[in-house]
Amino acid sequence: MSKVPRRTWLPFLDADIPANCDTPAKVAVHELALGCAALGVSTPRLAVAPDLGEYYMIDGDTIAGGEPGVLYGAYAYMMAKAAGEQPPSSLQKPFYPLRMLDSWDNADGSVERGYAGRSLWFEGGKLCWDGPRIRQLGRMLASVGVNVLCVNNVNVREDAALLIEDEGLPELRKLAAAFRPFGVRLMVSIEFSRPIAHGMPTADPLDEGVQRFWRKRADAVWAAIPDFAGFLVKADSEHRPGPFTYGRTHAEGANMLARAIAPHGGVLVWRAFVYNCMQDWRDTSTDRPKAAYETYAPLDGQFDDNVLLQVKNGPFDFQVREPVSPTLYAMPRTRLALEVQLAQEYTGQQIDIYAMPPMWRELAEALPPRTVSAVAAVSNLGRDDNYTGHPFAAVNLFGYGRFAWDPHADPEAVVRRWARLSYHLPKDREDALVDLLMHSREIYEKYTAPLGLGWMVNPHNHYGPNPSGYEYDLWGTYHKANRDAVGIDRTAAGTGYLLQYPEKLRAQYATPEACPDNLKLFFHRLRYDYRMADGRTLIQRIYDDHFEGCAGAERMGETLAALDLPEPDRTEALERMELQIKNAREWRDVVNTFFRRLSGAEDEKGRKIYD
Ligand code: GCV
Repeated sequence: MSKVPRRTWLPFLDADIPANCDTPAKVAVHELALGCAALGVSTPRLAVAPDLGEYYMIDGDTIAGGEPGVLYGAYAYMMAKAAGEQPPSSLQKPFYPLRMLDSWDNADGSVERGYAGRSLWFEGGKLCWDGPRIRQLGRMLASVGVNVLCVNNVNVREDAALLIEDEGLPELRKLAAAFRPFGVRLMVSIEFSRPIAHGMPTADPLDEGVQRFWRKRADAVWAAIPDFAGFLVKADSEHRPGPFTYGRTHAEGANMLARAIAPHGGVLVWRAFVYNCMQDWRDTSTDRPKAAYETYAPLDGQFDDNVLLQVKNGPFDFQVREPVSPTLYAMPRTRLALEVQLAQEYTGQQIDIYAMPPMWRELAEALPPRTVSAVAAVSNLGRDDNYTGHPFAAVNLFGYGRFAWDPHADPEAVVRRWARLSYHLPKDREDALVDLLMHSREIYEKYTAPLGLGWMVNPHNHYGPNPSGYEYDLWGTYHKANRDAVGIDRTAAGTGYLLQYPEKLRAQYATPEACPDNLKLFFHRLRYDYRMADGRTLIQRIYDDHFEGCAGAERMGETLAALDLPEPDRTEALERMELQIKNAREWRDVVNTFFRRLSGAEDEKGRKIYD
């Protein structure tokens, strides 16, 4: 028998949703009856107006909207009441029509870069799941408006490829039915070379047999699941197959698939994560952050209308801090989706606390309005009781949904809303929790990778410090620290990466003086005796940041201990905090020792740095 699932930020919804609630409106009626009784507030009536789709409006005791709009409205009403705030009164519309969650779940039940246990819907090569847990997840996703779920890893392995084939479709159809009442449509990652597994001689996108193969597959998928959202593709990236094998462009590859699914209204999401992952570290003519722009900017205007080019937020790969990817500014005639990562691959692995809403706000401010038309987030979910490993990692799923609905929402208000719904702490403790979360990224950045220095992580698992771990490797991720200087010159005089930005943005990074401190070593190579604007030398700043970051983690530990969180969250969070502090001390000592050994520079404050 399944256990009662954890309720995360919806503790007032403490019963399962009956299986006969098979539409968003029926779920809304059930949820309002359950939640309003638990909260002791009046139950609004629903007015379903199909034309309104995802939109909703809360007017006194009526929630009007389409489907799933009324469900979104029901959750918005109850969450506002639970937080002691007023429900929104104007017509509510999502900013991004597609608000996607990309799971990197494998059919064997493992999760690539997963830090919250095994997959919630795969085991032993097949889809299989626990009904109440999936309904609770559906409820969580609908409560923040996520409307597409990609079921499997972009690195498609054998059994996952069967999802869209005759063997896999009946189970996929059942999973689609499980999520449908929550307004969540499914998507699947596909393997570009799949025709070859079916005995065809090629997967060339211009081959008519290949085109027929994909049309037939698409017909079968949409016959089984008429509201299926589309396919996601990682091609020619990290050894995945793709159109380059056949001398074709990524527009040709994407459009071939897009045309197969267009008659069904499907969207083809094509990832722009292409770079040379076999680089020789001696090769200075290649600079990895330039890769996506070089591949895709020349193709602007060549993608079909139902292609979404999905671009990671930065030009590298979800480091603690990166500038916004220049590809996002370079393709005005292409539908772009922004990809962020909730899974904390480089940001603490759901052991260290790292709340992302402030970071997404920075992104929203950096991107001109309507530059991107959809968002996707790599999921941080798994089979752990609390869904996200660290109970506080749930703030990132909650915050992502809010960001996708309204990218300009105040991140502190979002974090506070999550904290209040989840814990109902006395005001001073709620303030302390919100403050801890709001500063968590800054602290993590300081003890791991300040000043734009990425990639000093342990290779492969990406947790913990290893300053030279990726220095002589194949992945194009070098900082080139020597006894005098560190960082890469990416200006016109260096690798030229800076030139990929529109002219008016270049100025803000062009000189070390203009460049913000937090990206200085991303854009510039600087001597350790370089004077920062605050008068400190670069080397002193490196030492200070690591000491301050570690002290910040230790203070977070004290704050957390005093919060009096309810169990089991308290124990889970405190256990992880011990590991976080250990991690922060390791980062401080390893990175400071690394730079002191290289530079010979002493810490002006005489703190302990190892020989
Ligand atoms: C799914 C990085 C990660 C990989 C991931 C890849 C991607 O390289 O380490 O695990 O693969 O990004 O985004 O495709």
